[in-house]
Amino acid sequence: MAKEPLRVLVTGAAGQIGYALVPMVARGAMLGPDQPVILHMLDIAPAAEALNGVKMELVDAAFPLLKGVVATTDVVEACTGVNVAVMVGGFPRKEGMERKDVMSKNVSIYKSQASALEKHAAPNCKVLVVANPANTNALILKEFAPSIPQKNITCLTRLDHNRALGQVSERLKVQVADVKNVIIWGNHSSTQYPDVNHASVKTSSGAKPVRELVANDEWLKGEFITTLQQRGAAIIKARKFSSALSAASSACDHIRDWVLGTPEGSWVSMGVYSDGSYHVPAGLIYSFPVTCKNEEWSIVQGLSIDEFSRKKLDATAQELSEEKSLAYSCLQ
Ligand code: NAX
Repeated sequence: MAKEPLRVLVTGAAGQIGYALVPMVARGAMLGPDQPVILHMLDIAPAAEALNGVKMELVDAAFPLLKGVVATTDVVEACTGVNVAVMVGGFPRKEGMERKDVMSKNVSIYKSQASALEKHAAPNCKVLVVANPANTNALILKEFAPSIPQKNITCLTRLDHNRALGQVSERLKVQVADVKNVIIWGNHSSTQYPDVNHASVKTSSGAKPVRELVANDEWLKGEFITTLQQRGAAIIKARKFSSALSAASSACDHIRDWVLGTPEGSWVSMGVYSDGSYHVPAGLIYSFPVTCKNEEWSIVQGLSIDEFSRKKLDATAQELSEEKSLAYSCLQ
């Protein structure tokens, strides 16, 4: 029997990532090739005409899995009955703006969208925040949607995770699908810590540690990390726009693995509510290695953390604590 359609909200749907993301959702890249979907697209009034254009294109593309499209500037209509919410809309940092001003705008957006989701989304709605500052926007959303289980509110660091897989595969000239178990720790920002200490590559003679195959700690502790931390800026420099297709594709990966599960023996990186694992302060949305089963993520436990890594995990936690304080100061 055909499955009932699931409702997927994409906020900021008239923007760049939105434009790349909605056709992927409509093709089944997020929830699977046999899962019909109804897309809910939200944007703000100045983007209403562009949003309507995206809706027209979705109709024109005649996606068999797409059972309906709601395109609206009304947050209540957008949130009503949604099973998955991908929060891409936000206030971008403009030249000359103070961090606090950008934070303040996003805090007020995420506070009001949290209330709308809490009141109108389907029970057990899964939330993925993409818009920056992604971890802290997700934290604000969690605070103002107390009846949504905290395990249902996450942020995107899968793009950074996928970028790390890509860099290892380029360096070793191996297939990206054969690389697994990199980790992104912490904030989706330039303090994130991409860690390959537990990563491996599938070879004809079994799995081999990435560290052993690369055999160049200087590169792994230096250029590899900075390349990933600065990758977003490098894309902006090259394209004059920020990452869009890779962000959209990674958002699909994030939800797909969360809902359908991670393969046995593999983990992925997700920004999730910290429970104090790995001595990361509880109460931050922090990127950890997770496995997913039965639509729930669990932080991978028991990985060894060397001294170099410890410092990096702490530095990105420190930045997140500061962001949290700044966000709370905007609420007063
Ligand atoms: P765009 O500026 O192209 O699109 C943003 C859209 O959001 C616009 O259409 C805007 O009208 C809409 N919007 C603004 N306020 C809104 C509100 N209150 N409700 C609904 N919609 C609203 O940006 P784009 O390149 O699509 O990037 C979107 C966000 O993703 C940015 O915050 C960006 O920094 C962030 N990113 C996060 C990444 C991650 O890995 N977590 C990577 C890519 C990207 O940088």
